[in-house]
Amino acid sequence: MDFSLTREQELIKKLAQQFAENELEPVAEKVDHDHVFPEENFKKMASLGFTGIGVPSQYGGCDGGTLEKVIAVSEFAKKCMASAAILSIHLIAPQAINKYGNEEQKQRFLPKLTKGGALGAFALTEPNAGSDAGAAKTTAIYDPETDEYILNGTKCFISGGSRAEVLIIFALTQPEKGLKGMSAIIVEKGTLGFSTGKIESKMGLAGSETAELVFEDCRVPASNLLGKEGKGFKIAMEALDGARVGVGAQAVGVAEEAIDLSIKYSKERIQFGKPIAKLQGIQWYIADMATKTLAAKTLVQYAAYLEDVGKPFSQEAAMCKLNASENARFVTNLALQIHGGYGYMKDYPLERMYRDAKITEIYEGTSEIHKVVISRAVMSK
Ligand code: COS
Repeated sequence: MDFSLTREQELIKKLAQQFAENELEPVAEKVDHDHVFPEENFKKMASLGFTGIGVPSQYGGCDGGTLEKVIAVSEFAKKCMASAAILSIHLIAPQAINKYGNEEQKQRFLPKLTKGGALGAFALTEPNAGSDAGAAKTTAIYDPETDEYILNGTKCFISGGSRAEVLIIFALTQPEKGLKGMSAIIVEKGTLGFSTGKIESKMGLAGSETAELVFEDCRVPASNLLGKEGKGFKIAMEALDGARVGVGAQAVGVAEEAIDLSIKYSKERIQFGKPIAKLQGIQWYIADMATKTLAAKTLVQYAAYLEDVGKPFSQEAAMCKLNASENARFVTNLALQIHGGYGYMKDYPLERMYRDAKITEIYEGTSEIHKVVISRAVMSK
């Protein structure tokens, strides 16, 4: 068993670390305060190759796989969770097109989504289909006269939905079949009948825009069908498995940074005549935070390894996401506590990290849904 990173992975880690320190950290507070999507930083991510992780170089990607994504996303999350989420969620679209798309789709969409700097989005959730993703009602009815699908419906809580140029939409091509009639369809920004509605105002992750998508007789060429008709729910679930490892990586990154900040602060903060790091109460906090975070990181990397070698990993993806996200809340909470009143102030990044960490327990499947997935998997053996 070898836990060491390859030379290439070490290089990716270094590049991601430098990018996070030099480009993401300086604007993280402003991005959060002003609720702005960090457009410039996304373009820089693309020019450095991060937006093409997991996509072959022939389509503008930079190869690599899930472990490379985990490394980059975790480094980004240390300095700016919104940017880490933007990268992690963006990668769902190019990776899904690479996996399920035909050659024409790969050539048409992947170069834009990789080095071209176009943002991707993945739209499954609807107002009445959140955890119960199979209850989605958006339709995509085939029109044989024009060889198009006509989309009608509303998606909500879609990360990057208002900015994305290439979106994967899950819609019922055969509504009478329920989730077995769901298909994945690629929709481009600017398509007639597709508009964005409400932009959500959120507790955290303010730089990652979350939008409502509205489809009103939106016609899309039939050639935009991703994979086979009726296989949309499976594609969505498989894509979500990978996305959940990405959320695990975000959660690990923010926890690692919270620990580093807590160690630094506790060594500098003098109370009762000595640094608070000398107090056993603080030492035990740090010991718990470090132990649980290493365990979370190891599980995230294990799930990434399984995906990379092509083994089943749905259960481990759910486990790593459940564990890492609960740990991120636990660690950022204790880190804020260690910082005391300063931690609660916006002068320090802790309160932002605490707010940002919370979403990891909710998006790409709630903790409760992961317990459903895990219990079904382990109890069916
Ligand atoms: N990979 C491949 N296929 C999967 C799968 C996975 N991870 N999970 C389920 N499927 C398949 C099943 O095998 C089943 O196919 P068959 O009927 O051919 O056997 C089909 O999908 C339906 O699965 P299931 O019966 O488990 O569906 P449920 O309606 O019970 O829902 C959950 C499954 C709850 C796991 C799913 O709805 C879910 O993940 N919900 C959370 C959604 C989410 O994460 N949203 C985040 C936002 S995305 S914008």
